[in-house]
Amino acid sequence: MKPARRLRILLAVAVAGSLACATDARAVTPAPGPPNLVLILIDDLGYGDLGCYGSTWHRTPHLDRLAAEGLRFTDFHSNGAVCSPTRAALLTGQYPQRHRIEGAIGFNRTEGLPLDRVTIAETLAPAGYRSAVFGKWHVGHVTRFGPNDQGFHESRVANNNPDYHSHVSRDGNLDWWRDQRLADEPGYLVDVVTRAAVDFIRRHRERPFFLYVPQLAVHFPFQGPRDPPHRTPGRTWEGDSKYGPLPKTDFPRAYREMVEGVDASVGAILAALDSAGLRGNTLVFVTSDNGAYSWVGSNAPWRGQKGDLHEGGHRVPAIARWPGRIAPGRVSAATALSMDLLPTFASLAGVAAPTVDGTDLSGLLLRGEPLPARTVFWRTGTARAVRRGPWKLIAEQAGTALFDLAADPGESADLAAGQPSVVADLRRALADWEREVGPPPRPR
Ligand SMILES: [Ca+2]
Repeated sequence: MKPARRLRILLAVAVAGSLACATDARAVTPAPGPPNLVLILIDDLGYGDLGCYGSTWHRTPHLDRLAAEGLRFTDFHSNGAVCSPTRAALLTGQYPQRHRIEGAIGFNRTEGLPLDRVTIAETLAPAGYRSAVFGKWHVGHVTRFGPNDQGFHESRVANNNPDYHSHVSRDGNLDWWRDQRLADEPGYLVDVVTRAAVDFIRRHRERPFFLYVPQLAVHFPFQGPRDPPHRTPGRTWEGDSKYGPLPKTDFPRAYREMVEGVDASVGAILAALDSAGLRGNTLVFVTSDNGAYSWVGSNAPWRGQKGDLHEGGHRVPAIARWPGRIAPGRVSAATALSMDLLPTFASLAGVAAPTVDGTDLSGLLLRGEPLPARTVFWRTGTARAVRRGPWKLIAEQAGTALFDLAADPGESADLAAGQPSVVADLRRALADWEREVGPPPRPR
């Protein structure tokens, strides 16, 4: 293409982009002061589970609209391939390995995110933020590692993934807690969470807030809103029954109802922001804590599933919307992770972040600035992964594999044998990182 023609096209694109921004900015007048921050974390939602990420099976109009009104990431990653490590990273901005949280925390009361770690809620407090969490906590039992002791002013949470109707956990105990005290309340848990979030928004029109909504869905047990309760208190519900009361042939239908239930919840939260007049001064960020089980959800087009270090285990949907500040309809291929949210939120709120491993995404979100190049890491059990640009190294007991995600997004061709210097560089980076964060916890 001739330079003059390319320049004309670039100018046309720039003008169109600025007009789109101007139109959006006129439609919404951001209120002064720091923005409200709404973080919706969907549990076990796969990359290919939403309409705006290619699903033709699930109907997700509210999340699709959120993406159309904001920025959608295509290379966003959970820090863990299962629940707890991602949540620890998201809350602290640090690799979960620094907190010794690398697997899903079980039903004991001894493991958890130490209370001396600085969370998003604690980071935002000096700017006058009120913080609440409604949903699934899962970084330690609330009686010992609870949200109210980590800076949240209000909480209604489960420790783990109880029955959506009876609220009985796999260990046979009721698992719904308000401000760290057992306090069951009736309802399908997706709706219980939504009601609490909407009520919180209505009560906080006048001051900035951080609303963390870690939805329990779409994690098992697979139960739609009209499916029966399953568990009763007093016995354990491990084994096959952990997936719920339905025959396996019903899982896709129930899973679809759960995805669509979470989408409706997002719609209700957006509507509550609109009716409270907070649309223009609120960043809404939606993501997932790990990939889907591919036998019920979709990680398409990536290889692998929840628990894996292949992309399907940790490349997840991520959408950011802030009308008037984030230009609508953008798609970003920048590599970003759960641990980036704390420094991003701190920057937007105008407060100092604690020491973090994450990167502030605010320049990318608000002005389209590129992120600095970086090397990032995952570790779960004996498996490790390193990512630098297009290169991805997976080191497991079975051996080491190298993939070029730009040429081979499906991680099908191991290039390790032909790229010894890349392998050596990434192995060295991994060894340095492991020296810094410490060795993996001993298996229990
Ligand atoms: Ca999860």
